[in-house]
Amino acid sequence: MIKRWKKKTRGKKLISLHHSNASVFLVLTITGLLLYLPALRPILLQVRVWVKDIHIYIGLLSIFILMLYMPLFTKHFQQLVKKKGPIVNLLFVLLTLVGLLMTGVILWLQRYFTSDLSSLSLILHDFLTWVLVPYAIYHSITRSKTIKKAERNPIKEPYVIDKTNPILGRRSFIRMLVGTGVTISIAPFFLKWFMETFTVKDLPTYGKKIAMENKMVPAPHPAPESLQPIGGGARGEFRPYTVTEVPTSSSDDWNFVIDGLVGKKLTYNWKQFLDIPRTVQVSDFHCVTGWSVESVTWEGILLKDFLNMAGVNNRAKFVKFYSGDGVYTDSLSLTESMMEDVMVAVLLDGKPITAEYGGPVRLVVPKMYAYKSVKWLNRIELIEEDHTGFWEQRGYDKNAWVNKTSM
Ligand code: HEM
Ligand SMILES: Nc1nc2c(c(=O)[nH]1)N[C@H]1C(S)=C(S)[C@@H](COP(=O)(O)O)O[C@H]1N2
Ligand SMILES: [Mo]
Repeated sequence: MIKRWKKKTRGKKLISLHHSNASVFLVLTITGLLLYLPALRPILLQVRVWVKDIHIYIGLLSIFILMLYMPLFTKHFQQLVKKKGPIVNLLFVLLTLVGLLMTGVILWLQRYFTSDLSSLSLILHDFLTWVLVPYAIYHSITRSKTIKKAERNPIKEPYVIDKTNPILGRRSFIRMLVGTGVTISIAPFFLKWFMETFTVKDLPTYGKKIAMENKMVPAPHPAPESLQPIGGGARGEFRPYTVTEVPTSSSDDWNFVIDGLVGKKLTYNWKQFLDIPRTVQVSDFHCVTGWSVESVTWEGILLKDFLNMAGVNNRAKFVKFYSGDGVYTDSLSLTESMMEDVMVAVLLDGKPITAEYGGPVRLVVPKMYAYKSVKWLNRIELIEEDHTGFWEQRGYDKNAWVNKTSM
């Protein structure tokens, strides 16, 4: 009798932990998906950083819950071994979860890890989500059915782990495996549908190819070091991010301005712009969400050369950057602007930068997170007081240095 009672409370404890885990998992999945589809939803722009903070906060909470589960887990595990229960099932869920939590922590603290590690973590974090979410959906559907069945038949105790119990029995395990297989094979189609259905139609990135491309004639002529990208070219993939539609430009009406607290305001049309001497650099590109692209060969005009050409008024303390999208801005201090690798880029690995990636002209600030690297750059203004950029107004750190040590 006592043994039976003990079994039952342990079962109940497991069930209640299971339920809190499930709801935490749901919140993480929802906030995670919102983060994954971010630039798509203009409403979400305002709250993206909150969603991120909630995701991390709940993520840390889930680690705590999982640690609470550990003593119970060992018992549960031993019990399953004894009863020849579905161990593979349990291990699969647990390992996937631990993987998600570990990669999540690395993403959270990415500044303290190498960019390779955080890039890899983001890929794994995505992958494990796509493995675990379909599984969890399938699991919760079958589980609620079996629990209902068990409720209809109250003689059997639903929560005691037993080979004959329909919840954790071998047959349901096989069914679960089959179901997981089916769900995983369906997932890509579901995802494609999901992306197409819920993508805001006027944002052509993500999934949909943009119909329009820039019409800039003549095309910029790449320097030899660009044409054979130094180091062979970029390694990794850019994820095209935009908070607006992708603006396209034509050399007919495109121009570039540097004004504000300058000695002389400079205005260029495309042809004049192409006459400015360019340099070539190889640098890494880091987005604050965790992905990086390494050894990108950029060709363009150093920002410091621009500033020297225009002449800096001694009241000028900051440099503000404007995007042709009419919305996005950011800034650097004058000292930061003088760094050797801050570039107004025109070519990426020897090719004109496409509209999607910020062409015809984008800023590149390799030592800082890429929200500083304003796309469709068309105006540089020298100012006295600092300006808070688009993402910084919405919660991203004013300190965008990739390495905390270079603060
Ligand atoms: C069941 C657990 C989890 C799921 C299903 C999940 C899901 C996701 C998804 C889908 C993304 C978007 C990835 C992308 O943009 O490609 C994401 C991002 C992220 N996750 Fe998780 N996650 C989980 C747990 C955690 C934990 C425990 C942490 C840390 C404590 C964490 C931290 C992060 C961070 C820092 C990001 C990047 C946010 C950004 O876009 O800036 N996640 N997660
Ligand atoms: N105009 C504009 N510039 C922008 C952004 C944007 O949304 N609009 N996103 C920034 C962010 S957060 C990143 S990570 C990079 C992404 O560059 P990519 O789209 O070429 O990958 O552009 C940066 N510059
Ligand atoms: Mo970014």
